[in-house]
Amino acid sequence: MPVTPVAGAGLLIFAFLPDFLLWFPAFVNITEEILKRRTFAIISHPDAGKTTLTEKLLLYGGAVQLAGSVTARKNQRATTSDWMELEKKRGISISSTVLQFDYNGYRLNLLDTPGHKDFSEDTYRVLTAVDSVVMVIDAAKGIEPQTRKLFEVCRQRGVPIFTFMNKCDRPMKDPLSLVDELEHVLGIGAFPVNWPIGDGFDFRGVFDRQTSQMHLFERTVGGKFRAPVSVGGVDDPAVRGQLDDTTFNKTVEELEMLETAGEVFDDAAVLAGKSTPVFFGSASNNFGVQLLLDGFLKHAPAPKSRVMGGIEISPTNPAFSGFIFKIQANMNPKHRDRIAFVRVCSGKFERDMTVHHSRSAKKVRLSSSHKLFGNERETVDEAYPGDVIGLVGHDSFGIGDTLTTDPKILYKEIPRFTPEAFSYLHNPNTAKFKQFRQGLEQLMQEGVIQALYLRNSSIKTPLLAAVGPLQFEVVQFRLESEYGAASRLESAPWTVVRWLPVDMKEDDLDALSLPTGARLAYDIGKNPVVLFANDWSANYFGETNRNTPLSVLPVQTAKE
Ligand SMILES: Nc1nc2c(ncn2[C@@H]2O[C@H](COP(=O)(O)OP(=O)(O)OP(=O)(O)O)[C@@H](O)[C@H]2O)c(=O)[nH]1
Ligand SMILES: [Mg+2]
Repeated sequence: MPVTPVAGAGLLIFAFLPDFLLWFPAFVNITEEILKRRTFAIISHPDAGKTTLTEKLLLYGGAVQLAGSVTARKNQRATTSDWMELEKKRGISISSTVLQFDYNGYRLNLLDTPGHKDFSEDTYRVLTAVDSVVMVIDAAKGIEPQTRKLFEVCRQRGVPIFTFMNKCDRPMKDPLSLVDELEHVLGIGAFPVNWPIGDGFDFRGVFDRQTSQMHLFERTVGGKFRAPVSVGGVDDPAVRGQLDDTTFNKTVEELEMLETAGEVFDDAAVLAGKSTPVFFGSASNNFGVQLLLDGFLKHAPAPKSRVMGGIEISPTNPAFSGFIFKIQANMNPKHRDRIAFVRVCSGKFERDMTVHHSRSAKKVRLSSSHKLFGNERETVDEAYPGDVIGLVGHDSFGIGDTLTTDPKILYKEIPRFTPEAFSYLHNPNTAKFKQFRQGLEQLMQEGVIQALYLRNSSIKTPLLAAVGPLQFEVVQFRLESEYGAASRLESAPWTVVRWLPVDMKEDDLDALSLPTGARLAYDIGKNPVVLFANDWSANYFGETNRNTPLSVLPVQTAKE
C-alpha cells in the first residue's frame, strides 16, 4: 500500500486508497497533513483538573516554557487556557479554549472545556468538533455526575475516550475499584495502560504495562517543570531500592491480578468508543503526563469521515468544508472583535478563499483567518481537516453554520438545549442603553443566553433564558467589563419553557387554557412558547390542552 504508516490508528481510513491518487502531489500532501492531526477535548466534572492537565500537556508539547499553575493564581500568574477575566478571578473555566501546538511530528488541536453544568452547552458543542476526548477523573472521587453526562454524549457520538485518573498525589480510591467503576458505572471496557505505585504522599510513579517499565517521579517545586523520571523494570535494583516493601508488594500483587484478568489492549474497541485506555498520574505534579500524551498520540484517531444526511464526507474530499461550533467576542483586549471557531472537516483551507455560507446562501471571502492559542492568535494561511481556525469579521456567521466550496455539503452537528433558568436583566443607566443592547446582542450570538419576549406585555426589560444561572453572572460581568454597561438581575418566576407548534395563530394562542402562573411568550425567532412555574404545571397544561403538543425545543424550521 502506498501510504507510509506515520500515525498509527489514523492510517486505517487511507489504507485502501487507490494508488493512482498518489500521482497527485496535492493529494499526498493533504493525506500527510490529515494523518498528523489529533483534535481532542479534555472533559470532566468541575475541578477534576482539566485546565491543570491542559497546561501540563502544553509544557510537554514545548508550547509553554513554564506551565502556569492554577493554584498559583494568587500570584497573578494565569493559565493559558483560562484567559477570561472572570475565569482568573474564580479559578474555574467558563468557556472552552482552543490551543494548537506541535509535538513529535503531530499537530494537536486541544480544547479545554468547562466542567460546570451551567456551561455545558459550550462543552457539548466542542464535542461535535473533536475526534477523541481525554476524560479526567479525580482519583479520590471516582466518577462524578457531570463526567457521566459528558461520557454519555461521547458514547452516543462514538467518540474514542482516553481516561486520566488524576490527583494520585492525594489519598485516592483503590485503583482496582476505579477501573471497576468505569466498567460498571459507565459501562465501558477499561484497559489500564499504566498503574499507580503508591498513593497520596507516597505516590511514587506508575508502572507502564506495555513496556513493563516502572517510571518513578520526583516532585518539582510547584510542579512547574517537567518531572524528572527514572525508568527501569520491576526487578531493576535501582528502581526496587527506591520503594518500600509495602508499596512494592502491593503494586506487584495488583499487577498480577490485572494480568490474570488477561485483557489485552484492543485498538479497534478503543476507536469504536467501547473501551478506554486508562492512565494514572497527577497533573499538578507532572506525574504521568508525558506517558498520557505519548500513549494518547499512539492510539488516538486522525480526523475521519463524517456522515451528513446519508452522505459520507471524507477528510480527503477535495472540497473544503467545515462548520462553526463556537463564537466568542472580545477575547483579547488588543482585538475587540468577534471570532467564529471553525472545525475544518474536509479539503484544504486557504486564506482569501471564497466559500458558500449555509445560513445566508451567499458567497463569502475568508481573508482574516487565525490559528489559536488561548487568547493569542496568529494569521494562518492554510489549514487542514482536524484544525480549528478562528475567522474574524463576519457578523452574519452563527453557531452551526457550514462553510464550504461545495454547497451540497451541509453539517448539522450542533445540539440545542432547553433553558432551565430565567431572569430579567435591567439596564439601570439609560445613558448606556446602546452599549447594553450591543453587548446583549453579542452574547446572544455567542449562544451564551437567549432572550424571550412576553406576549401582550408592555415590559421592555429583556427576559433572559439560559441553561444555568451562572450564565447570568457571566453576562453581567462581561457586559460591564467588555461593554462598560452595568446591569441588574431580577429573578423571574418560571423554571420550565416549552415550545408550542410554530404555526399557531394568535387566536389559537388566545384560546389556550393556561395553569396559574404560566405565561405565553415568543423566542427570538417569533416562535410561541409557554413559561411554567414547574414541571407539574407543564404536565397539567398537557392534560388540559390535549390537542396542543409541547416540545422541549423549537421545532426545526427550514432555515435551520
Ligand atoms: N493535589 C492535586 N491537585 C490538583 C491536581 N490537578 C489539579 N489540581 C487542583 O485541582 C483544582 C482544580 O483544577 P482545574 O485544573 O482548574 O480543574 P478543572 O477541571 O479545569 O475545573 P473547571 O474547568 O472549573 O471544571 C486546582 O486547585 C488544581 O490545582 C493534582 O494532580 N493533584
Ligand atoms: Mg478548567
